[in-house]
Amino acid sequence: MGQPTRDAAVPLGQARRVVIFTGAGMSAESGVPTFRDALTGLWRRFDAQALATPEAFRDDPALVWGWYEWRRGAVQRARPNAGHRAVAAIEARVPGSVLITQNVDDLHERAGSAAPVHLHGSLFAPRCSACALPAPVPDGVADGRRVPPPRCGRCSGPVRPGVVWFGEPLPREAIDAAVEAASSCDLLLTVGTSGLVYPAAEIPQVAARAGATVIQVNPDETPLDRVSDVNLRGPATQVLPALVDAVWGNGQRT
Ligand code: BV8
Ligand code: ZN
Repeated sequence: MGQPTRDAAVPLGQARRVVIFTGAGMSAESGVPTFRDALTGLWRRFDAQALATPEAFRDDPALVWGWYEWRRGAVQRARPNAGHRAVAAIEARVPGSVLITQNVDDLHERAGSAAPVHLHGSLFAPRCSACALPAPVPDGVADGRRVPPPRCGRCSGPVRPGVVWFGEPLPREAIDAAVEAASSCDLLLTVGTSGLVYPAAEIPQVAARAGATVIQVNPDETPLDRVSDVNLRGPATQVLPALVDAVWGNGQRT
């Protein structure tokens, strides 16, 4: 076990209230492209940040709905990875832990995390763009083309993805729960996020300002390096299981 893992294992083993904060890098090794990855297929000439907006949906609902349906299909074909399972293992061993994710996939849930706080919504919670009535998740998945959005059963408005677009406020209860958890934790573990998107990127800084130990897991440097006490440079599927093993053993040891 390397020194950084030891430097992270000691505070994690002592922490009573742990926040785990994850970004798209958490799902990268499950084959789910991150926002940094260039878009492919029909959307290759678009920038994700331009498509993930209310304006893009208003201007071309079929293009945007088709993109989210294609992403939902990719997530349904993907499987949780060892990093997701290590996060669930930490939650199981630290009763006072809270998982906060920026991801809109359901891989944390499928790995056993009971109630992640989804700061940016979910691919599995579509709703009417006009009256906000929840809409059913379509069965079958799109194959990468334009798909006209379904119509609301109540007002026949176009159904939209249940995600937070750029320029939209985060769900009040999600951001309040995240700030509350980060303000009162002993340790925050940030995994697989570039720390570029606000206000989500504030969460590790809230924990650092409150005196918590901040541990970062990311193969690359990010703006969160400067608020992290320990930087574990590597992919989540290797670093997180090694960290769990360093603190609690991997179950093989008595
Ligand atoms: C709001 C859902 C106001 C949609 C997402 C100028 C300056 C500062 C801020 C702004 C600005 N101009 C505009 C803003 C605000 C804007 C913002 O922050 N823009 C940024 C780009 C500058 N924010 C907003 O608009 C937010 N809303 O501010 O509203 C408001 C208030 C009241 C009333 C009205 C309005 C809303 C932001 C939410 C956007 N929605 N997702 C969808 O998914 O389609 S954000 C989306 O991008 C993700 O959720 C994630 O949060 C973010 C970043 O995506 P990625 O880069 O892919 O992922 P990540 O950052 O996690 O990076 C991948 C990382 O993983 C990398 O570091 C990589 O090294 C690492 N990695 C790779 N492989 C691995 C790995 N790590 C571990 N293991 C590996 N194997
Ligand atoms: Zn409606």
